[in-house]
Amino acid sequence: MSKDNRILVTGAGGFIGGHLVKAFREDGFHIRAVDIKPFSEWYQLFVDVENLTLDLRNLDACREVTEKIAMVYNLAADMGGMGFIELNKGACMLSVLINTHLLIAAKEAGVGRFFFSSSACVYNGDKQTDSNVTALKEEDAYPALSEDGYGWEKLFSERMSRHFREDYGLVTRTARYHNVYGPHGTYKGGREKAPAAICRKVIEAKLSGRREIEIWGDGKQTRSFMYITDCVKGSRMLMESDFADPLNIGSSELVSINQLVDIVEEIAGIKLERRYNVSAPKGVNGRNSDNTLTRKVLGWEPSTSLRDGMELTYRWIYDQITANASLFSKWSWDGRTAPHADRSQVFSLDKSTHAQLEEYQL
Ligand code: NAD
Ligand code: GDC
Repeated sequence: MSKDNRILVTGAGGFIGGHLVKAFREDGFHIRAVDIKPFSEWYQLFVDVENLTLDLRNLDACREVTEKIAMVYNLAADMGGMGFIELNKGACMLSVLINTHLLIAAKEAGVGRFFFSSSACVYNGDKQTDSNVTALKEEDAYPALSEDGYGWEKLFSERMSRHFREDYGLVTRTARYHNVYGPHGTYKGGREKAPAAICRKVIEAKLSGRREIEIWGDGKQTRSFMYITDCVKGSRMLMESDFADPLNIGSSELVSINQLVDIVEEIAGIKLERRYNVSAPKGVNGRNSDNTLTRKVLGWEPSTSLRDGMELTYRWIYDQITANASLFSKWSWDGRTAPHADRSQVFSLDKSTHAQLEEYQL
C-alpha cells in the first residue's frame, strides 16, 4: 500500500491500537487515530498523527473517521480480562454498535481493507473444559458456544465482517487474538488480564513487604499469552494476505497460571505465599492456539518467549507503579508532557489536547 494512503486505527488510545499506531508511524504511514477516551488516558499518544476522541458507537462518528481512509484497523471495544467480561456482558455486547457502524461507514466510504480484532473467546467452551487442552483450530468456533457476552459479540461481528465482504465487496480480515500482553496496556482498575495483573500483584507484594499473592482459580488453569510485538506483526501480515477467513494470531506456548506466577516471581527475585480465590472469575479451564493454519497462511507464528515478554512487561509496570505514586503531586504543565502518555513520544500538543489535559489536571 502506498504510504500516502491514510490508515485508520480505532481504539488507538488502548493497548494494541497504541502499538499499531506506533508501528505504522515508524514506517512513515499517514494515520488517523481514534478513541473514546480523553487524550490524557491514551497509553501512547503521538502528536504527529491525526488524533481524535469520538464515540464510535455512533454511525455519524464512524462516517467522519472513515473519510478518505484506505485501510481500517478496528481495535475499539469495551473489553477487559476475565474480571471485566464476566461481570459486564451487556457492555461487551454493545461493542456490536462500533463494529456494525464502522462496517457500514467503511462500505459507504469505499475503504480498501477492513481488519477486525476478534478473540479466542469465540471458541466453543466445550472444547476448553480440560486444563490439558487440545489447542484450538479455527474450525473449533462451530458449533457455536462462545464465551457468554463478549465472545458471542465477537463471533457475531466476525460473521458480519464476512457478509460485508461476500455481499458488498468490502475486503475484510479477521484475527482471533489469544491473550495479548506487554508494556503500555491495562495493569490495574479491573480490566487487566492475568499477565499484567500478576505483575502488578507481585510488584505490590515486593514494595509493601506483604509476601503473599491472591490468584484467581486454583492456578492449574492453562493459557497461552502472546507478546505485543508478535500481535502487531501478525495483524499486519494477515491484513496484507489474501486469506479471508478468521485466523488464530496467538502464541502456542501453553502455561498454567501457577507457572505464569513462577515466571514473574523469578523476574522479581521473590517467592510469595499463594492464596487461591476459587470464587473469582476464572473462564475456561484451558486454552491454547493451534497455529497450523497461521503457519500455512502467513509462513510465520508468534515466537517471543513468555519469559522474555514478561520481563519487559514487568519492568514497564514496575516503572508505572513507582512513578505514578508521585506523578500527580509533582506533575505540572510544561506544554510538552502528559501523565499516562508515553512521555518519550510526546513532543507537542494541539489546542484541544491542551484543554483536555488542563481539565484532567484539575
Ligand atoms: P484496550 O481496552 O486497551 O483498547 C480498546 C480501546 O477501545 C480502548 O482504549 C477504549 O477506550 C476504546 N473504545 C471503547 N469503546 C469505544 C468507542 N465507543 N469508541 C471509540 N473507542 C472505544 O484493549 P486491547 O487489548 O488493545 O484490545 C484491542 C482489540 O483486540 C479489542 O477489540 C479486543 O476485544 C481485541 N482483543 C484483545 C485481546 C487482548 O488480550 N488484549 C485478546 C483478544 C481480542
Ligand atoms: O483475565 P485473563 O487473562 O483472561 O485470565 C486468565 C486466567 O488467569 C483466568 O483463569 C483467571 O481466573 C486467571 N487469573 C488468576 N489471577 C488476576 O489477578 C488473576 N487477574 C486476572 N485477570 N486473571 C487472573 C481472555 C479475555 C480477553 C481476551 C482473551 C483471548 O480470557 O479476558 O478479553 O479476549 O481471553 O484469549 P482469559 O485468558 O481467561
